Order: sequence, then structure tokens, then C-alpha cells
Amino acid sequence: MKNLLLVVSILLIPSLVFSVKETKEVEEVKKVEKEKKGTGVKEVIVDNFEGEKLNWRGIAFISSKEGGQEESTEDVIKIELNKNEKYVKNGKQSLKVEYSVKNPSDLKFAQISITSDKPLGENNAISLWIFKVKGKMSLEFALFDNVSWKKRLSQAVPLNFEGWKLITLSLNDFTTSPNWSKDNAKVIQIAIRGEGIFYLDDLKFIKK
Ligand SMILES: [Ca+2]
Repeated sequence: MKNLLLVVSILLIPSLVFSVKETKEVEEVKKVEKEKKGTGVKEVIVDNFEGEKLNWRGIAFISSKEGGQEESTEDVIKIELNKNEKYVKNGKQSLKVEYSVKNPSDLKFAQISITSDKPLGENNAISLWIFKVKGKMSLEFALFDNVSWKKRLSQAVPLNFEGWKLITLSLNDFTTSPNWSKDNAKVIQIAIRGEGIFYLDDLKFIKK
């Protein structure tokens, strides 16, 4: 009996040692993969549209040739929370944006805006999902420092696709602005030119 136990132990010990070693190696690999993937910077969800309340506001504008702008009384920018799952990327809701223009002109645009609870901070990019339904539109993003009210502006992003598209804009895609601080960068404005309907989901500040 004693001999049998001894034999069993001798047979078991190397396999136990091996499995402990293997577990450690797997953990090590996982740790390295995590460090490679994660930058240690926490992304900020600006809006995933899962709330009850609409946190956005939209205004239709017309620019004057002198450079000023005033609210347009003939154009309509409609924004609402959407529950139709076809147009939801994540969760149960998204944002529906509909802009219709009566007399199309290059001077016309609509602007939708939101204030994030948390600033851009150590993140360096904006990401969002867009489902374009119809129309010809381009979007320009402005990121405001909500203390100095300085802004950085993106290039125009044409919505020349249908269905879902992930749009990522890094800070390098924006103009620079003195006295603009990423620690106060909380207000996002999206200017829409053209007209049409699109849905928006998962607007975030991320580290690229
Ligand atoms: Ca959502």
C-alpha cells in the first residue's frame, strides 16, 4: 500500500508542477496582452442614448454673407431618442437626427450639441457610430473648452455611406487653438450641412 502511494505521488508531482507553471505562463501572457491593449486611460462615454432624457439640443441656422448667423425659421432640425433596434448599435436606444431644408443653400447648416459630464482629459479622440439612412450630408465637429470657450474644429466628414459606420477623429484631425484645455474639453457641437436622416450611437472620448 505504502509503495503504491509513493508511486502515485511520484507520478502526480511532475504533472502538478507542470500545471502550476503553465497557469503562471498563461497569466503572464494575458497580462502582457492586457498591457499592450490597454493604455491605462479610461474612455469617457459622452452619450450612449440609453437614458430617459434627451440631452441634446439642435438649432437650424442660416449664415449671412457678412459672416454672422441667425436661426432659420424655414428649416427643421429634429432630434429624438430612437428605440427601433434596426438603428441601435449598442444597448436599446440611439439618437435620431433629421434635418430638412426648404431652400437649400451653402449658407445653411444645423447644429446639434451636448455637454459631456467628463472632459476629454487624457483621451485624444472622439468616436461614434453613425447609421446614414438618406440624404447628402457632411458633419463638422467642434470641441469646446467649456471654461475658455475656445474651440477646435474637425475636417468635414462626408456621410457618403449607407448603414453603420464607425467614425473616429483624433485630435490631430482638429485645428489647434491657444488656451484650449483638454481637461475642460466637454462640449461637442456637430454642424450638419446638406440634409437627410441619420442615427448616432455610442459617442465617446477614447485614447487612440
Ligand atoms: Ca445606445
